[in-house]
Amino acid sequence: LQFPERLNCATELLDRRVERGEGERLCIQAPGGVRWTYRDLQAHANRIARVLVEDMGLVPGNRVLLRSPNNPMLAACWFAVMKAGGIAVATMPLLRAKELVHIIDKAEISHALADRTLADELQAAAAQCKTLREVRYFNDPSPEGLEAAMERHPAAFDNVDTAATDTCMLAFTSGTTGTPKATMHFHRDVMAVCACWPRHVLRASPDDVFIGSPPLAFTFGLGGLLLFPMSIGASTVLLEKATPPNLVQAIPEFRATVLFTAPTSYRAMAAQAAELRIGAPHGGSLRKCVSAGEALPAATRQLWKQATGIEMIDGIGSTEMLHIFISADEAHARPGATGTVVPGYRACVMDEEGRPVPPGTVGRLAVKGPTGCRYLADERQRQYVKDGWNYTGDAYYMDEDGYFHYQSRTDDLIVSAGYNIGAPEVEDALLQHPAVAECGVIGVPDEERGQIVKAFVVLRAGHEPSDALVRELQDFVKQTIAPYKYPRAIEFRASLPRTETGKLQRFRLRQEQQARA
Ligand code: 3UK
Repeated sequence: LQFPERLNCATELLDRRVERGEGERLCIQAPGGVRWTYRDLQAHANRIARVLVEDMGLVPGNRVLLRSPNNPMLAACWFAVMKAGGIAVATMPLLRAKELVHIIDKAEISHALADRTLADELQAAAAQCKTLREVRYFNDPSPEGLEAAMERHPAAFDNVDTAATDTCMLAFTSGTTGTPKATMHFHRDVMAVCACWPRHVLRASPDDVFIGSPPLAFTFGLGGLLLFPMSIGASTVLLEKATPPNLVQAIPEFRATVLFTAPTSYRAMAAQAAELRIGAPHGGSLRKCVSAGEALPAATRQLWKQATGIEMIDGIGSTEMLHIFISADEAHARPGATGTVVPGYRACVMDEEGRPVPPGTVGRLAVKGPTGCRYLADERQRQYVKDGWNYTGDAYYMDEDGYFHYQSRTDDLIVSAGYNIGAPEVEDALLQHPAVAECGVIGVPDEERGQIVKAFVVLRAGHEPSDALVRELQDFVKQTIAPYKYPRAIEFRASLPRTETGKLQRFRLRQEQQARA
């Protein structure tokens, strides 16, 4: 991949499309009949860039906090920051003042653009932060709102001439395993991810309509629901509340064709998806379904295939790498494997000393490619990147055909009586039982075995907890995978702790367990 020395990703993804005479193509849709063409998005972004530079005093390199549910104005603000040469720091909508303070301080944020509906926590945070000087709210009809300021400016803006290696965004990790870390990405990185996984694996067309749940503040959502459709001139549907029932209804409504969400959301949508016949093989609009964020259980892949007729595209990505680096398209999917390395990247399974292990051996996943981890002022950089290899913290093995098989997070591996057991494998087995809706598996301390496997199970409607059901689930796992992996303890619960991005928080289950012990 070659990029010119001067590169601005907003110019490439947005302005060039209008210059090429494709400004009238549909770009963004939202509930309530909102339909923006590429030219509309450009006009909004240009006006916001004017407000940032001329009213709010932004200079290139300033960091701009973005806070909003997924909607067209958030997309316009993101491009405005790129155009003005700023650095976008998009934040998850559910964050509280305390978490915002940490981000504002750590990223030395000077400006903020936020949706009016999420003003409260930001106002509370702003009062405690010294670096934050200028805040404007959008989707706000008042005379002080961003829209009123936009009206006072023309819809033209000369994009700042940025270097390909200028930082354009700071993405915070979701903190599944600890405090959120900020990762830096360049204008070049944004273009690089558009040229890799979407081009080689997703292979969508300009007529596709993208839809999904991940927030644009999560790089899975930023790529899947904004950058990738725009890089091919397709359109995207931005939903503020993409709960499984909302999402499954929005798909036929917008005749959406490409879906991005997490495994737990696919499980929650399956029954209704079948009823509404949303899959193209059943006469609906949907033709491609992408799963990322956590391991895709073979049982979920099968459930979705039955519900829609669609073979899912699994892919592992990370905030540090910006997007997906191991994946398989629908024709090459293998149940139980994430896929093969995405063209442009290299992947290798390593031992503790950083030496490649032979096929079939479990080790640490390491990847290398056009994007990579750059933590902002964080000593963990040396743990993530060694010899140019990025260590994602995942335990994998590669088979003889180059398919990568996920085992667990390296710190989630359960060691019981000398056996290594990956929690996701046990979860996958449990999910194949008709009574199980959701489950989470951890290792709990045990005098005799070191650790034992414990499962937390959420039952489907119509099933009741009982000792008999515990034994039935245990027997079921013993018959599905190696018997020594069966959960010696099972606890029924109403729900499981998850991040805003749909990731199971096994560390929380472990903490609860410790607190009780
Ligand atoms: C886990 C997966 C198995 C894995 C992400 C796509 O999830 C994303 O970024 P995060 O920084 O987390 C990264 C970690 O999540 N994971 C993600 N996808 C899979 N495990 N199978 C998968 N398909 O532990 C990884 O290290 O929140 C995903 C695109 C962009 C992203 N940021």
